[in-house]
Amino acid sequence: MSTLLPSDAPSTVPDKPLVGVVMGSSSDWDTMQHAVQILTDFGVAHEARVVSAHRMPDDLFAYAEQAGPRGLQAIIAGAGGAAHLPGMLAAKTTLPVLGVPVASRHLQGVDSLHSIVQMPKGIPVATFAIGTAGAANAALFAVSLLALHDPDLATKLQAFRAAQTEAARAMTLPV
Ligand code: RP5
Repeated sequence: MSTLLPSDAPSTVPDKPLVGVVMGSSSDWDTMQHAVQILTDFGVAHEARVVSAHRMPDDLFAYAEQAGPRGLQAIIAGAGGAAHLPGMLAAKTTLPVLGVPVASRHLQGVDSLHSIVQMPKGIPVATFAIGTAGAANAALFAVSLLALHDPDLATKLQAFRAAQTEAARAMTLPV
């Protein structure tokens, strides 16, 4: 997988994570790896792990409670089906939680989307598109948040957008 970053983008990621990427199951990785790839490409320190809301509820609470003190600036949370992971994380931390609905087997992720987006008033979860586009965009949104206080990251984001624009302008059609 490649993104449209300039070739001099850093290839290493510093140790202390700024963004946590969590998911309800290893089966979500095919989707959530697209978030991790964006963060890697931008050189944003991150971590990725399984934190299941219904199979690891105590771990979920501990992760959310420790996220801020550990220095995380945002949490990207992906889950499918009755996708309560992002909402429960948001209930236990005031960090921004970016929710990614993972496509489910029977309802193709519409269930995941509704579960994540329909948070009651008072506990927000920023909700992205179902699937890989949502995962990538959640990571790009996290980059935008961090770029508010990181001029180098802001410059990379502008270069990413410019490269994307040039790629679109260079598109050709078969007619
Ligand atoms: C959710 O259940 C996970 O986020 C995953 O999308 C879904 C299915 O999990 P597995 O049965 O594949 O472990 O908790």
